Amino acid sequence: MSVALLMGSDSDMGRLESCVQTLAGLDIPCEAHVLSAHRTPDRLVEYVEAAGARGIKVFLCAAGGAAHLAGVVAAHTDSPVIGIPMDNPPLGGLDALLATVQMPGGVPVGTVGVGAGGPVNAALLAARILALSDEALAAKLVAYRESQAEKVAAKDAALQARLGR
Ligand code: RP5
Repeated sequence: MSVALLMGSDSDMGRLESCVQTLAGLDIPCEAHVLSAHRTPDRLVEYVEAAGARGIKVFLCAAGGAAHLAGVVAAHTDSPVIGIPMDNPPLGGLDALLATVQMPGGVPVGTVGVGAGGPVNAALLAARILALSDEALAAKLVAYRESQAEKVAAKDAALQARLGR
């Protein structure tokens, strides 16, 4: 079982490192590719149609601007598709958010937020989908959530100490 992380351009990759790291931290195999709904439409469809046979269960699709990548992938698969809108200038990602989230009925794309949280949440959402049929992964997600809570508690303790309370 693995995840495909697709991006419309190599210029997106820097902001997707957190997605790759989050998947790696949960031991989820991930293959990443630059594939564009506009620049490589035939190659994209060939990839999506062949991916299931290789064990790809969830598609994560990051694109900016007129972001049609996730929608086109969702049109060619019955697997879950999660869109990651990239926050590019000049519109700061609102363009990509609307293009990704406003899918017509019948072609679902789950869309995460614009900005730093989006790529991480896309990875975690994919993990939660895979964990429905993977108890070991479900346990790792419990540990992830507990670890996150511990980190916040430690930050609060540090803040209280700095404030002398
Ligand atoms: C989108 O266009 C890509 O996902 C990227 O966010 C944006 C700009 O691409 P480049 O011009 O940097 O290749 O399709």
